Amino acid sequence: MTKLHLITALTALCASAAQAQDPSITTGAAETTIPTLYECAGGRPTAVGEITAQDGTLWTVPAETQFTEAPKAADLYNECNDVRPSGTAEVDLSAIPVIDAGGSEEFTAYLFGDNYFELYANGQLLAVDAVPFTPFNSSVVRFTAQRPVTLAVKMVDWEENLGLGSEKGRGVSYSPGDGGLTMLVTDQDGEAVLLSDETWRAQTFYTGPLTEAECLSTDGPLRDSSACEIPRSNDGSSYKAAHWEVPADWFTPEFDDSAWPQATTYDNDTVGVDNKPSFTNFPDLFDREGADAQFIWSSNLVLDNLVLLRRTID
Ligand SMILES: [Ca+2]
Ligand SMILES: [Ca+2]
Ligand SMILES: [Ca+2]
Ligand SMILES: [Ca+2]
Repeated sequence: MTKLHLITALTALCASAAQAQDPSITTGAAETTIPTLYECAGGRPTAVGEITAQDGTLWTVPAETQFTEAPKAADLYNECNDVRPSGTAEVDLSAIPVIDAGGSEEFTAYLFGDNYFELYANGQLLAVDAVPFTPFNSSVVRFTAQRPVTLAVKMVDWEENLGLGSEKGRGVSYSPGDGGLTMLVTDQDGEAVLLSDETWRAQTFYTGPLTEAECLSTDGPLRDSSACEIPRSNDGSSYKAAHWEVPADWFTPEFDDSAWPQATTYDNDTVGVDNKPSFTNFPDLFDREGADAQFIWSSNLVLDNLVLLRRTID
């Protein structure tokens, strides 16, 4: 290969690598494909849609999920199923089935997600959130696995205005909602072995609503929307959104997440959980003394709506 050929090849390689991080931009609302994914009295309408980007890519919003077919996580607290314990003492853990994810060490994961999670251990989908949008619920997943255990969580901040990352709220029709995940994993003795904190990796794959796409800074794996305004109005129909393709093997132990940013932590007040008994009834799990799981997300709690999170229990 000549020097010129080498430079040409390297330039093409760099361009494709950079392009791989370029967002795919959509404008306006998505078409509804599933009008009612889930229904619960008092919950927001829960739908799924599709939208084609300027580059021709077809995106599912708020995200592709396995809600319909996957096993649902057991309820810690779920109004939709009338499961409303006042505290952990009222939860019968022995009645919750243990999922075999290989190995014999037993773990219990407690999750409160805003709004929807899919939980993997060592590449196996264990369970999905029983309530995709609202009301806010919390879940418990018991499983066996062999260390190291790579946990991977798909988080979706669900939306009412499909493709526009927003919902009715704060007196307007297009109010961007926020996300967040608090998770504690204990061993068979109830001791904390892992909790949600800044040691996790977090990457966004859907960011919006945006008034313009130019505010996004996408340097390598960084997908930084901190310069973007957070629009709130009664007409968000022309807002834009940014999408990135989810790697097919993102949930496997082999996937290399070393380039993903570290998770950002948020406190309870920022996420706003003080009126949510599915969280506040369990301070010994979600705000445990000495093992206080934090809310984690990507760098933008409001605009990032599909966030993948990973962490390994050594
Ligand atoms: Ca939920
Ligand atoms: Ca959001
Ligand atoms: Ca939300
Ligand atoms: Ca906490």
